[in-house]
Amino acid sequence: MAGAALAMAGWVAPAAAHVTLQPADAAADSYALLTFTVPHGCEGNATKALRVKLPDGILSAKPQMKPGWKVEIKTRKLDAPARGPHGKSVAEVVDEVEWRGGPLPDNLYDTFGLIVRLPDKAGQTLYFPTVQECEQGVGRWTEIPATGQGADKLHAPAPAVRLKARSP
Ligand SMILES: [Cu+2]
Repeated sequence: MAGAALAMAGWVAPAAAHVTLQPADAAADSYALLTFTVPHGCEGNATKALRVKLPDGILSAKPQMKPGWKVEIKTRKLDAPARGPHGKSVAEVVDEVEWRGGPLPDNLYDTFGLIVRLPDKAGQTLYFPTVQECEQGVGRWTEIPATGQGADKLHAPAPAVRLKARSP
């Protein structure tokens, strides 16, 4: 019954239940709420940190505040200022976001949100290499498929979002 209810609600179990990103696709050149789902720990060990590397082209990013987790935001300077949302000039962008705390036991799941401004690159897929630190062990969801290769062929695929054309 629960499976059917989830299916009806349009929730599809992430392939192999690794750290994944929803939605799978989002409109280019727009704001989006990206949700990273952590469905398990490392070989049964609880998760104590999640570190997400942001791809090029994201000119603004805001991570979710999560009770019990400390958020650290690392930035990097752009080689040349870019024209950001509302025509603002952007010289520094978020490079990496880390949530540390919990811990999140292996028998529970949790989600970590990130509001971003997606670049005007319809048709491209953006990858967010993610490191899951556990009380023992680490999960490196950082593999990016080669051109023409399916992400389902990878052992530890990086969470990704496909950019689609913005509807007029
Ligand atoms: Cu998994």
